[in-house]
Amino acid sequence: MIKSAVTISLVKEAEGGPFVFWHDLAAGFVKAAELGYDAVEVFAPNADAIPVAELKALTAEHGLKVAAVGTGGGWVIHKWHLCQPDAALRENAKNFIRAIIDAGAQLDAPAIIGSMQGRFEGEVSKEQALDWLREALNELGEHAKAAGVPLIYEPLNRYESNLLNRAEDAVAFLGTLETENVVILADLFHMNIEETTIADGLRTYGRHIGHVHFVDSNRRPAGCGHMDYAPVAAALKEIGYDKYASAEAFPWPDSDAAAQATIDAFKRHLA
Ligand code: LER
Ligand code: MN
Repeated sequence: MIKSAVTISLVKEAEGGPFVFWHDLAAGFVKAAELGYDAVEVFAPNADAIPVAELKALTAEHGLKVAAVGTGGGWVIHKWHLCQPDAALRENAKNFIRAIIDAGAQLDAPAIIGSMQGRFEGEVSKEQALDWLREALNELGEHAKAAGVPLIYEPLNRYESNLLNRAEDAVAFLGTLETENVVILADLFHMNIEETTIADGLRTYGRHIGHVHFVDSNRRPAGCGHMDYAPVAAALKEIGYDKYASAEAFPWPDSDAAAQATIDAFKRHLA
């Protein structure tokens, strides 16, 4: 059975971004529980800002899980990523992600590498960037394995990364990794831009999918754009997907309405 989750961002610098709840974990948990979500996904500025004890208390109090933790703060705040030409900056990016993997693992929550993958540009060739990404995912994937969680890699659309935009390319790349602990985040917004059909992209990912960002074509909550969810739901069912569908959407028209719209769409299409 697919489980529902909703995002809570604690990152001031990410304001305006696609997260449903903002800046208040306790309030986000109350709303998520009220609406019947299974979990929350937490986006924090860094590992130290993931309050593990408080999150354990909140999950116990509300009967919710932490579905995943984001690592994009390293990019949004520090402009670090895994394919920068400067080795010291790549190392900063890896250390930043490693610490978030460790914090998340204490909550059984895998970390997501999205914007921290970076891009190739200037003196860095695509081949070089993919080599660095491979090296980082191998290392961080094994680190996550030792901590007891998978590592989630998120292909992004062409406007956010020029590395791996499509399912076909991402699956081929996964096949070149040594670690088997890296799973894919299928973000329906990115897939809507890049795939011929989202459903076929999901089938191409198949068993590799470990997390879904459940959102509409325009980054508004599911049901507030032009995405056709019937074939998406059918493909997820066909591949036996049983992990989280997490609302990574603009708080449109406001946080509460976005959370309500997403859980309604979740019940209609995925529950
Ligand atoms: C941003 O577009 C996004 O999808 C995030 O999950 C990546 O960090
Ligand atoms: Mn996403």
